[in-house]
Amino acid sequence: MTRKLLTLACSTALLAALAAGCNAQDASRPFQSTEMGRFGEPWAMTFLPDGRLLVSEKRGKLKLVSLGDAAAASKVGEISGVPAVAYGGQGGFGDVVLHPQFASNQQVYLSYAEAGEGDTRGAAVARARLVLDDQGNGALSGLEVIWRQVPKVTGEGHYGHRIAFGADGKLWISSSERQKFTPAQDMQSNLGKIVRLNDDGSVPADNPFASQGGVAAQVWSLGHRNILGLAFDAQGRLWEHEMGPKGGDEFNLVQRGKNYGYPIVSNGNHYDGRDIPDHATRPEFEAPKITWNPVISPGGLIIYSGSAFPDWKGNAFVAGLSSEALVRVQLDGDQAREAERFDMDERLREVEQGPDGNLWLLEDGKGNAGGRLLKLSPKGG
Ligand SMILES: [Ca+2]
Ligand SMILES: [Ca+2]
Repeated sequence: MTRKLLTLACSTALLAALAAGCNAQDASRPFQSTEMGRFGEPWAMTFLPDGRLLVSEKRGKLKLVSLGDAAAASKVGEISGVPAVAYGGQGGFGDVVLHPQFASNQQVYLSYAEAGEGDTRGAAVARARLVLDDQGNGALSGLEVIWRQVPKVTGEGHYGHRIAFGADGKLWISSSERQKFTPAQDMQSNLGKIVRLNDDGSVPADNPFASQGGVAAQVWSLGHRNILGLAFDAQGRLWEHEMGPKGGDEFNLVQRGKNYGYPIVSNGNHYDGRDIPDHATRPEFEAPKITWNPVISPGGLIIYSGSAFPDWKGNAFVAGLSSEALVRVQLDGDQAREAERFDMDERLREVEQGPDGNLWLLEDGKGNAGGRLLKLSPKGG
């Protein structure tokens, strides 16, 4: 959104809010936003049990952040031993998450775009032990690739590669369709799928398509496009958002063995103008709980469980790229609806909940200025 539009949108806000910069510190908002650091094309973050923060940067760096009370007081170190990434387009370093038993095994899981034969690429997930020194830096030890997209294809888009652990200790990976459309329906490929693995990358015997063998055995759900958000709620339901084609961004409840219909159906249509039949025409495919048109370009997802914002417990938060907004989604059992949208005036890549219950954002940070790490804390808190 342009400054001009913002000024217009803010013209009815309080004078004090205008003086403070309106969009970032709007008086009607329950939070204040504080810059806590700045990174080069940050993609993901996760908090360590000691309150420090790991931040991945798309070009292939993993940063360790010791947070101060403001950006100038935060110290940024580096984790060595990260895998080589295929940087370009939407590809590079991706997600970073901790094993559920991280405190005892120090295992971290990383996703990234990996170069293949010729001009091909594909998402990969590796795990390694995180070894921290007392200088604010660290290293990855025993790095092991445990999963890959099959097949590797040309192009630099739609890797997906978000990672989440379930309460059952299983590892879930969003594997987007690499802008190749039909692999999302092809069980000889794991593109356009959500996969479920054991924490060592082996395939659980109780997966829905286990009897088919091959990569089909990894698949939990299919018919997906570009999934950049994957998170469990407190009741154990798995939610995802995916970037749809034109006018077809989706928020989905992920269910065992279900087919979400892409590219056969979508409530949006192809960017070149070709029609895609809507979900209502093919009820055998699972329909989204929310369709966004115009799109919001959902980049990252959490389900909030903290107490800093008690009214928001159990709500989903979506980091919006093209929408430049933090979107609050109210979950009610197996239903979902957008409840609120906070304009943040920058493309948002990632949202996380801190150990303090505050909301943390990473801006996409294209360009020289970098992407800011923002802490959203209760006003007056
Ligand atoms: Ca994260
Ligand atoms: Ca359509």
